[in-house]
Amino acid sequence: MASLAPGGRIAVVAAALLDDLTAPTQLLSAQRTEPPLLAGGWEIPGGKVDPGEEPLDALHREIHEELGVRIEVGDGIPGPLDGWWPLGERYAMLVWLARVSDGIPQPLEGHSQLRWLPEHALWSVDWLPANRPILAAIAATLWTP
Ligand code: 9L3
Ligand code: MG
Repeated sequence: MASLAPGGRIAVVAAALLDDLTAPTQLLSAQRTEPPLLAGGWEIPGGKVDPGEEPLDALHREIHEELGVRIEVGDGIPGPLDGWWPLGERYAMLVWLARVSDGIPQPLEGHSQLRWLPEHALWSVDWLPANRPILAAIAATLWTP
């Protein structure tokens, strides 16, 4: 079971994890292990909202399950579908900036590796197509002079 986003899409949440919320210089990318169609692609970590769960609670839960860390959440990065980012036809995702407040991220569940990307290397990984406009919006927010 899952929770619903606009247009009857399945609700997903994700964190753009930064080394610092005030003066960020690096962003965490994560390489997916599944499903086969998405495996090998890079994303910002997160996952589906459970029924009856608040999206922000889902964000903390997913990041702890996948990476083993606690986070401090910052601003949201609004997408074009009532603030949500479309992921293909079936899913839509809410995205927040965040910072690791406790622990060191490890690929515990759903990822084969993690990579901190400095601004100049933001496009050095093969981002999943649906994550690319999100990364562009994040970069514009964080790093446009
Ligand atoms: N998804 C795409 N980009 C992301 C995330 C966190 C998730 N940054 C897609 C992949 C799956 C769906 O959303 O199709 C649900 O994600 P998950 O629960 O498999 O991580
Ligand atoms: Mg996930």
